[in-house]
Amino acid sequence: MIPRLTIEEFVKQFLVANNKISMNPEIMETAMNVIKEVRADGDSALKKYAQKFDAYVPEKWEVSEEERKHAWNMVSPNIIESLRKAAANIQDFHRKQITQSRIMEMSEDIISGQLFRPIEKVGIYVPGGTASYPSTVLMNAIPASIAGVEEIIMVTPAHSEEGISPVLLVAADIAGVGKIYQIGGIQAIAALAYGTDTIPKVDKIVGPGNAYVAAAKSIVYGDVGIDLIAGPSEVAIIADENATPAYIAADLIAQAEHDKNARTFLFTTSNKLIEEVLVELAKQLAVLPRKEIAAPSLLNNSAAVVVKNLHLAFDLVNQLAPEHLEIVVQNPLSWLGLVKNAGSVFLGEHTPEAVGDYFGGPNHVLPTSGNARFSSGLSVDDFIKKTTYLYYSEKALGSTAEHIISIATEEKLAGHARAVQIRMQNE
Ligand code: HSO
Ligand code: ZN
Repeated sequence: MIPRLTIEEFVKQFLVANNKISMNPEIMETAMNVIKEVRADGDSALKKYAQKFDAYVPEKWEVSEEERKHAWNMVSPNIIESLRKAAANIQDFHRKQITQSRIMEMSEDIISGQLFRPIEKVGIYVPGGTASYPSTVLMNAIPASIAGVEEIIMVTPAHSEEGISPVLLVAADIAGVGKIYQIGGIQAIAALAYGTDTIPKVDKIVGPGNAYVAAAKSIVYGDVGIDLIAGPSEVAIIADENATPAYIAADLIAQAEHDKNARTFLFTTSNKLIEEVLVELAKQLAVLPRKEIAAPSLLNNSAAVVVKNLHLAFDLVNQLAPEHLEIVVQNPLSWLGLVKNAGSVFLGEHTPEAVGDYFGGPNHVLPTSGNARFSSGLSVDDFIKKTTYLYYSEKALGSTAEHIISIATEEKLAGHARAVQIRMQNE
């Protein structure tokens, strides 16, 4: 059950402790070796490692058009409708993130600006197994598609002849995914980063994965772009005495059921609320299918903390920089201005994080482990490159030459100075 901590204990355990997402050296070494082999041997290395890690090698890597069409018959119309509605909300929200190329200066003698261009090819990694979520397909592919990415390629492991879960294939169609390959793990990341005979090389890889996938992404970074390396999922809830204990407990559990390492936090001005939340947690956990996962997360990686006032709660949350923040107090919007560090915020009693996980519009790929101090959730911007440009007329160069030459000379870069001087001599 969620431990009650004093502020000092919370600070010591969760703020002072180094929570950097550190890579396990053995996993890094494994990833390094597999990547090397895929680079050298291409498809044959993919087969070898699919056999070794997934114990299954599909007859062909690419999912055919017929298989994708057939998937639509395997998924219930209700789910299709829900996914379509969610996709429409996510599209609306992300469409408003589009920014246009812009001109910074435009005169007769000087023109400057930025060209915004989509990344051409993007690979989306979708985990297999129990963490295989259609919502994640939507959250990764929709912003890419809105940014104008030409080729969105999806990879996800198959573990048997049954292939990839049909609902993932349907979500991929709804979100605008191009080709889909049934391959996962380190070998999939290596294939996307360097290309093989069958799997195309991409310019950026996004999407969550296990520790091996995270290690592989960190190794290939530089040869290819990556999104963020996500740690265990987190929620922090700030609640006042008016909050409904059953709702708070349900939201803590919703996060805890993701992973034994998921972290959940409750900051409240009310001792009574904590008492009642504890009772509710016990009740709700007892009937939770994933209680074997949620219970250890609540017990080992979570805390309930009483604070004197809500300002203090916001101060602690800003230091924690959680992935998700729920503000469950009277007039929640009036507190939004106090948020400095958080991946995504959910306001009021009727906005559980689950609304955002699936449906509301904002992205659910968010910075964890305090990374919200310096980074943001996935957005259209992650799929856009910004190229600057500059035009100087002869007159503009003439009137600024002395300053450029002076800085070049200070930096002892005579060639740079000459590139300007040489043009002055022609006058
Ligand atoms: N809460 C997760 C996203 C998710 N939840 C997917 C359900 N499915 C990390 O933000
Ligand atoms: Zn979730």
